[in-house]
Amino acid sequence: MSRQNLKRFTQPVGVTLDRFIEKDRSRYPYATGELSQLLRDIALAAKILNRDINHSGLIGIEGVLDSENIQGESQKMLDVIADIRFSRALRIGGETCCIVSEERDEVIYTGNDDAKYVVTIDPIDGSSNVNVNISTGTVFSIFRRKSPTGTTPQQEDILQTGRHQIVGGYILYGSSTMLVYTTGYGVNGFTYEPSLGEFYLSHPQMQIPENGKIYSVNEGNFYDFDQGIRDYLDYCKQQRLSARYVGSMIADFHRNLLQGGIYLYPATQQQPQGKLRLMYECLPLAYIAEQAGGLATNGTIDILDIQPESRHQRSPMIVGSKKMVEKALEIINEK
Ligand code: P6P
Repeated sequence: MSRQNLKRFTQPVGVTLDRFIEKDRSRYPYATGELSQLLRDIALAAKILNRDINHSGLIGIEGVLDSENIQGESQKMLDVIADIRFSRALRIGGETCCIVSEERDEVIYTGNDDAKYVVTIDPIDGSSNVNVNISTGTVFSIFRRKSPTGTTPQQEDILQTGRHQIVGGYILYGSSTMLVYTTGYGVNGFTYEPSLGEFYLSHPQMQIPENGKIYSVNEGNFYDFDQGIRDYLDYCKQQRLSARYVGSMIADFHRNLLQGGIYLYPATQQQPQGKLRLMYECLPLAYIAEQAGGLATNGTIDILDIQPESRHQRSPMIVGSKKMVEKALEIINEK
């Protein structure tokens, strides 16, 4: 074989997450590597959870426990496993002073009081989808603490608006496993290569199309929505848009990010603040959406401008392509 023919065996594999993080670090003149390490901690936990999810049916972790989470829902084994995986990785990594997890009523104090960062996280959103082999995801935000390092983290460190996020990100456990995040300089997607145990840059500088033909909402709640939302959904049908609703927010969001579209989880009569959690579901996706050229609103103001009042508070959310969200707001608020 000639040297020339070797080319197909020596193609570069791509930019690893580690190398990308290090290159990205140069944007932060005073960065001393803690944020880079924190992102690595999250990526490590994601690799381990990905392994658990990929053969969950074989290792018997698809059941429910006799405990309940803060929403009063029975906790699924995978919810608790994911929570343990991420909180342990963040605690041992040493860069997180406290964690707000959907699976824990109380704040998790890691004991790393010298650490600069706070993490809010939904360790696995829609875990019941795993039992039926549907994509699911982890969603997280990273904030810089406001109280002095070396002290016990305070409420002010946690209840920050989305505009104060340092990082917004998610891991999608789908047909491939991807890590997508922003640090405020665009949105980048990394695809996991299990044979090498590495995330590789596969979707640099992601931009959401400013318009789209897909709307994602649980139409089963139609008669529980406010009239404005119903009017917008009627508009979507009149426009012959495609209804795509996986029942897994990260899957719907990710498809809309790539193809254009809008995802709505509005308030209903039963849930006047909607179902989604502001601090660790709405904020990360809103940050990514805005960084990718899209919009995210609660129907009145930008998600990123909401001042949180409690760490598990819910918020209605409409997120996606700029022109689609603008049209939704026009119709919803014309009444
Ligand atoms: P519903 C999963 O529980 C989740 O938080 C999102 O991932 C998903 O879009 C939504 O709730 C589904 O909720 O009420 O439509 O079944």
